[in-house]
Amino acid sequence: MSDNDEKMEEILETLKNGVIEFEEDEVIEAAEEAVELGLNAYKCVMDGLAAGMDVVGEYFAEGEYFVPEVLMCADALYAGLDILKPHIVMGENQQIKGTVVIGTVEGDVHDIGKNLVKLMFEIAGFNIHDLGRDVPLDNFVESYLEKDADIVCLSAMMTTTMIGMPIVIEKIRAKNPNAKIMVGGAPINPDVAAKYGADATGEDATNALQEALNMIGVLRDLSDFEAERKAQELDADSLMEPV
Ligand code: B12
Repeated sequence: MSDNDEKMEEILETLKNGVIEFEEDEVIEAAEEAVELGLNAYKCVMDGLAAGMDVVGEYFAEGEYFVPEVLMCADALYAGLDILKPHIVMGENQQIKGTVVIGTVEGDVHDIGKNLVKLMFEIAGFNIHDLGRDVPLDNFVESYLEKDADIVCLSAMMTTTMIGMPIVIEKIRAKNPNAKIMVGGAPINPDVAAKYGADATGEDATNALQEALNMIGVLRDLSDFEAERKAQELDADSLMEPV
């Protein structure tokens, strides 16, 4: 293991434990050190900060942590994210890839996962319109139309709020049957996504981005196909024109 690898392991551990133990100052210090050393900022977010939040989730489920502790953990996570975010690079290809509307559905204030998905999309070069959390269902439809979005992303973390997703999907599809919609969050799996009529899901932010890139590919193919069909129609029309 090189010195850098060892340092990376140490920093990941500090970031993870800093989130779990809501030690915001330690998280800030470790994040700053990672930046100074030029370590992989994306890995620090996913394998450090987000990994810590996973453990917090277990503590919450076991009744070891309650809402106040979880909120302090989230504060520590965001403090690290603020420092690391500007240092995440995704390769050279930074041109705008498409427009995404994202938000956490009505009744649900969980936004940490949604914000990580948003972060991935941003650094990959998508135009993002973040509606925030606890978003009234109709706002997704309005924003989809207003922004002429390529993809709509819905996040939900509770079984009581995920049921808003198929309602949004149905309303958007009524406007455009070909609209591309992704759903995600802890209670969502591929079966639920398919049942709700979504085009895709992703178990984490990296998968979400991959799925989005696949969908953008499909969209481009569809518009190429449309353009080709229109060109053929024009050709046919000109052939039928009287001379
Ligand atoms: C943090 C947290 C909170 C924080 C939220 C802070 C915030 N700003 O987000 C606070 C303390 C406010 C909170 C409140 C509550 N919570 Co809470 N909370 C959690 C906890 C511990 C962690 C969630 C989290 O941030 N995980 C870390 C992130 C990184 O992971 P993630 O969200 O899953 O996101 C990833 C993927 O899911 C995916 N993803 C997410 N969104 C999307 C979208 C798309 C399109 C795609 C493709 C992918 C994708 O990518 C993300 C990044 O990798 C979970 C436990 C758990 N195990 O999930 C409970 C949990 C979600 N909470 C729960 C509950 C019950 C509540 C409360 C009702 C508690 C209460 N008694 O008041 C309230 C609800 C308030 C409300 N109306 O929403 C339950 C839900 C149970 C259920 N099945 O419905 C859980 C599961 C805990 C439990 N085991 O009981 N909570």
